[in-house]
Amino acid sequence: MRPVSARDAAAEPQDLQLTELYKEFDALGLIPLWTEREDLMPQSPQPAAVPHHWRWADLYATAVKAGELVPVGRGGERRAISLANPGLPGLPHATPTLWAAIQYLGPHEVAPVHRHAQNAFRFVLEGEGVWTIVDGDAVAMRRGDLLLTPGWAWHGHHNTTDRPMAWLDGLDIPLSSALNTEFFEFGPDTLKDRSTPERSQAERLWAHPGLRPLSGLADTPKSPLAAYRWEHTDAALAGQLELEDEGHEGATAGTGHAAIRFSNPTTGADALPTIRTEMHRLRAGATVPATREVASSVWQVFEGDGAFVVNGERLDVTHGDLVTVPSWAEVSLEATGQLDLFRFSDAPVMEKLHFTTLPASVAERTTR
Ligand code: 1HN
Repeated sequence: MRPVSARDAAAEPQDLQLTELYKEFDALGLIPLWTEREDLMPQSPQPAAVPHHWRWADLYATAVKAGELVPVGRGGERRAISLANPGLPGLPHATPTLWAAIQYLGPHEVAPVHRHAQNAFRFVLEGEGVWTIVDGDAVAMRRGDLLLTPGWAWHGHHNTTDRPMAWLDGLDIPLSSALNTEFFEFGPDTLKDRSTPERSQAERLWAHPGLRPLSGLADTPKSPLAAYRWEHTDAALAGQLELEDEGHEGATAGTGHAAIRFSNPTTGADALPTIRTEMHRLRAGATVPATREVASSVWQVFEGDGAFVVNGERLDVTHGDLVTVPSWAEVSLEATGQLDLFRFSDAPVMEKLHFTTLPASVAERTTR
């Protein structure tokens, strides 16, 4: 046996033959495992992405300036400003798999029609008056709504009002880039359909709890429901807390924390195949104890004030603020007043790939 490890030898290749061997590896496009092993296979995830807090006040102010200086139209397609994780320099990525941005559409502006393989959603923090036309279906965007644009659906947006509107866009662009699954196509240069129905065709077919149209009995991997309205989300969260008040603690386990997942009504699975979307409501003073998971997440405060504690760092958040939580970061929540939080993550990808189950020995080592 050699007295030094292979890695030590690799770090200081003292003899000439070894130096020559390393040059040869390099010239042949080879890298020996013993110099890389600890980076390739750390004991637990070591994400480059970091926990980060973006304040809505800053995002909105820069979006307003972009609205004054940058036109929206064919080519650039969208006035969307990405949240660039400081741990992933030079990339417009919130996490290694997720893209998040604030999009701003001025009075009567139009974002042209296109489609892409990447899945997308919009979550509306405030405002109304924009319609997004998804595969020919005009979908109103209003406060608290989640709107879906599944991969390869045509979509364009138009603002019918004299006021600007801004919202959160989430996409699986970084995942799609890593897997080289990107496809993109321009639609017509002008958005012909300027209709403004209260309810989309998708909602008229699908937004009736527990009721499935007989024309829609085949399951589809992408949700046919284009809009999840705040009225329903709010009622679902309120219902869980009301039950808790009445002593039925099943839904919340008596924690003062109600939560729902937006789901595909044909399968019950996540609304988008690659992105989990959820809404959480914490009662004033409620806390969510520290957890960690391999999925990476982006949170947005919909209403209220509180704090995220991520890897021991306290982030005080308010209306509209966004927080990234990388893989395996320990996160706990505290609500000051009632706190409503929107969250999206790559959890469906992790589950489909079976990357979520930890070996028991690791679970023990990391449980506190
Ligand atoms: C996109 O199509 C939208 O349709 C938003 O609103 C953000 C970011 C990158 C590529 C395409 C949208 C996007 C995007």
